Amino acid sequence: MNVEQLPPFEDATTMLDRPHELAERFAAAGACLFRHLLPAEALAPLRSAMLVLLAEAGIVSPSKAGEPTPAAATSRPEPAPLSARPPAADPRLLVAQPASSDAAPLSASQTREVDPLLYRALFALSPLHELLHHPRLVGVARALLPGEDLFVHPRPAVRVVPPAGASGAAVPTPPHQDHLGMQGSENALVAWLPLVDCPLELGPIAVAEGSQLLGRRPYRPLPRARVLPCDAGDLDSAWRSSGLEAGDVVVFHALSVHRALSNRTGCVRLSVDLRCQPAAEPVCELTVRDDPAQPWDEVYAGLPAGSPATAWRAMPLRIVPFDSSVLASEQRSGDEFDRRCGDVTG
Ligand SMILES: O=C(O)CCC(=O)C(=O)O
Repeated sequence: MNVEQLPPFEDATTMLDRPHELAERFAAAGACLFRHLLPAEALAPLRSAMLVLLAEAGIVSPSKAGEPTPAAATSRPEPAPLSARPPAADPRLLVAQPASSDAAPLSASQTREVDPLLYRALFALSPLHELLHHPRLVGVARALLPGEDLFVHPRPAVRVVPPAGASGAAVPTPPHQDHLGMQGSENALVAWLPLVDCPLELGPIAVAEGSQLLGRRPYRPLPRARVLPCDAGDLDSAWRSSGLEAGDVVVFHALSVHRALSNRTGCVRLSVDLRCQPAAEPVCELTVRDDPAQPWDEVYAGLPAGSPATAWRAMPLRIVPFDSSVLASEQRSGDEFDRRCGDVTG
């Protein structure tokens, strides 16, 4: 399979006016693309704030941090080029000094593991938590989960993905199912959205259509991996991906097998994945627990009182413990199995 030449997602935007058709389409495919769902001004505050932090860390060019203000942000954002200055700040981000290139080598696309301090700062950005509740995102979730009260997971993920060729860069996110690590409701939805235009060469998300119908898959545990790579050997013809623009959103089922394509540019990819589910269904404790390393009060300190981002703290949720027996029962190993999980070793 050449993952860089996949059939595109079907654009389901117009189906938002035809909820039955949309529901049928989503039930079959387990993934839908919504083009131009979010206006530029919905993304600009988060993108700008991220670029400031990334420039401070020496990851992107400081000039990129001077983004237009949200009100003035009318043009489409570009990917952020890697910094031309010597990478500074936290040495954990770096595996080698660039000899003569202007690319700052990064050690991984998995910011949370590689640089907890930077991830902590990114995660505490108020615009991130405000974005989760954007009416257009909530509208899509309501269309896909009709009749349900919604619980938007308060723990989105922020991705800062360097070029795959950068020295020490991690391989693209391998095929996996979010449900295995996320647990809780089996009807959770995931939304993946780039904060910059994300053509195929910048490594957008790819989803194996229909894979959610086949249930949980055996996976391969990898030390320190952020996701649990699963057996995708039967899914070669099911993969879909599309070049995306900032404002486009791919929504998929928590059991849909998905992966990222390789970032073949000289730029970092900035994206967010966020999740929601029917409020009445179980919520895994990991989704809501107060992390002592980053308490909710700290995360929400910059938000105005009454922000929709904090409303979940008063919701009567059915919180369930993480069930490690599920992981134990789906775990496999062996060379042949590893091969079917995809190339996750680079
Ligand atoms: O943005 C990516 O690289 C993929 C993220 C993803 O699929 C995940 O973390 O579950």
